[in-house]
Amino acid sequence: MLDINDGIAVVRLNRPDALNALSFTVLNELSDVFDQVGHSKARALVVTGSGSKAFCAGADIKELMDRDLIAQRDGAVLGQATFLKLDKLPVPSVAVINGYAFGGGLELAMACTFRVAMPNARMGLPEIKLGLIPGYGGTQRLPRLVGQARALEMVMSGKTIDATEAERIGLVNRIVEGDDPVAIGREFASQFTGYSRCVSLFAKEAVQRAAEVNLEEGLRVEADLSTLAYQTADAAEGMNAFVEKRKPVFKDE
Ligand code: DAK
Repeated sequence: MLDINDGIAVVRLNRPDALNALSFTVLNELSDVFDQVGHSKARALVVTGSGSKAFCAGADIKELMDRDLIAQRDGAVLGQATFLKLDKLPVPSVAVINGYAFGGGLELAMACTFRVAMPNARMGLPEIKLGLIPGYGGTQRLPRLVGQARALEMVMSGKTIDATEAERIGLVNRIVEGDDPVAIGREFASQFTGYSRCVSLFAKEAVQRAAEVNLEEGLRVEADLSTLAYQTADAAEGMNAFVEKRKPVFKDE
């Protein structure tokens, strides 16, 4: 499921016959994989689905049936914790949505730092049609990405949106052309991998905190993290390189 090459980790869901549906086994595997990525030297992560039809069609509906409430709640906590691990990775992640991203599949994509959509992407949180609501973070991350009104519409109607609409409402960063989701993801991720790893992490952390705290608290976080960035050897190198009119050599320190 995990491949790390040229500093970029690639996770590819691999259940194409079930449209890459998230069984509990897959969720546990993802949890391990995100730990491995966090401890590796990878500078970015690409997440995508195998097969030509789906990024991920959501939680495995067949497996969700006939479970008692404690098991269901444990399942929700497992999915949430797994996706939080992805959200909080020290490196940026990009979901390449290559087909359907429904329910837990869209929740997985929303836990990535960035999302890009191939033209055949179709997205939605259709849980309401099953008599359910999202359980892996969708009700919390969708409004943070697209605003409450659009999130309520998607969650309460269960409607599907295409790549153009997803780009219009800011659910995906952009629509990407090409046949190979891994190559697309690597190219998108490569715009972030040439900088200081620790400074990039401060940048990610500062922007992500904006969605969680009030302005005053957020400004304090920014003052602290920008001062930490200033103290790195990479900041000295970056500023020296500018003055000396040369390319900086960052060492992640
Ligand atoms: N789960 C299990 N199997 C799935 C699946 C899914 N989510 N989606 C597709 N499959 C399987 C199909 O059953 C079929 O398998 P076979 O019948 O061939 O064995 C195979 O994948 C191909 O699917 P289709 O034949 O349906 O393919 P089509 O191209 O005709 O249709 C489709 C594609 C994506 C429109 C359709 O498959 C579809 O509507 N799939 C379901 C999408 C969906 O509703 N996703 C959201 C699932 S709910 C929780 C609370 C809530 C949740 C989780 C946890 N806790 C409290 C723990 C909810 C989370 C969800 O994600």
